[in-house]
Formats: sequence, structure tokens, C-alpha cells
Amino acid sequence: MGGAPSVQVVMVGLEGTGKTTILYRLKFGQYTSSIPTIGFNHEKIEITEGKAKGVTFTVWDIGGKDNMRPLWKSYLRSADGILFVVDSSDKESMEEARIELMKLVKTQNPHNIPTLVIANKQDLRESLPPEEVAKAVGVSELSSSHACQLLSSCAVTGEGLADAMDVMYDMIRKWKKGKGKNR
Ligand code: G3D
Ligand code: MG
Repeated sequence: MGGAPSVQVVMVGLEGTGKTTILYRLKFGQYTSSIPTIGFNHEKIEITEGKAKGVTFTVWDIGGKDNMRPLWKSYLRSADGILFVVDSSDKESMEEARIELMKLVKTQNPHNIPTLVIANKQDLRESLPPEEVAKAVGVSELSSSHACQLLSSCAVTGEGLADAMDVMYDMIRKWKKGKGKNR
């Protein structure tokens, strides 16, 4: 205990859903164009507003290509929460996202850490609204048995990201209480 709280989250999701854009948006407060992630990026982000003000998030942004996915689970062992990013405009990939999310939350999550799904790219006209993304990727189903919620965002403008970090922090706090942990 003592000092400013800090938490570790792992950000995963299929390739091109906006993970790296979210990471740099959170870090620098502005849009930063990124190149496809080979391996991973990580940043320490100090939250300066909202309920999680003063909390430091270490965010691991793990590449989403097929060959990286087996690594997702090794990062989960030391993490406090999962941010799972979905491209709301890419209807064809929803089923693949659903399968990966189910696998991650149900079978690759030994400490049952909470998951916040981010329905990103809400600025695009063809995007599904958050409730439909929640159904398509199985959040509605998962939330009855696991700490799993969904919020929407646009990483280009940053809309929704402050709320997402608030909610993620809240979910982590509840999880830690439930486990009697003060990590
Ligand atoms: P990834 O790290 O999940 O693989 P990136 O995804 O962050 O590299 O983003 C992939 C592309 O999606 C990028 O475009 C990025 O600008 C775009 N993107 C990310 N978030 C949003 C969003 O909320 N809305 C819109 N419209 N685009 C977004 P490019 O053109 O560089 O491939
Ligand atoms: Mg990336």
C-alpha cells in the first residue's frame, strides 16, 4: 500500500483494430500515426483526470497477427486487466474476434482478471453500435459469468478513452478486493 497506485493492463485484439493508436493517444493526448506492430509496445500512462486520476497504467500493446496470439496468454499472468480492442466497422472479423475473446477470457486467464472490450472506430459510418458489437463478440454472453464489459471509443479523436480507463480501473479495484490483493 501507499504511494500512487499503479496497474498493468494488456491490450490485445485482432490486427488493425486500433491498439497502437489507442496507446499513443493515451500517452501523448493526440493522434499519432503508427506502423503495424511487430512484437509489442509498452508505455506508462499517468491518468490526469476522472476517477482514476493519479493512477499509473502500464499498458502492453501486443501485436495481433496470428503468430503473436499464442503470446497473449503469457502476458496475462502478471497483468491486472485486459483491454480487448475491436474494430466496430469490420463486421467480417467479428466472429474471429469473438473466438479469440472467448479463448482468452475463459481458458487463458488463470487469475480471472477483468476484461474491458473497446468497440473502437465508432466514427466510421459503417460501424456497428456498441450494443451490437457486444452481441457479436460475445460480451453479453460472457458478462454473466466473468467480469467483462464493453465501452466504445474513437482512438483518432480520443473520445471514450478516458471513460474506458476509469472503468478498467474500477474493474481492477473490484477484482483486487475480491482476491484480497494489494499488488
Ligand atoms: P493495431 O495496433 O491494433 O494493429 P493501429 O491498429 O493502431 O495500427 O491502427 C490501424 C489503423 O486504424 C490505422 O490506420 C489507424 O489510424 C486506424 N484507426 C485506429 N483507431 C481508429 C478510429 O477510432 N477511427 C478510425 N477511423 N480509424 C482508426 P492506417 O490508415 O494508418 O492503417
Ligand atoms: Mg499495433
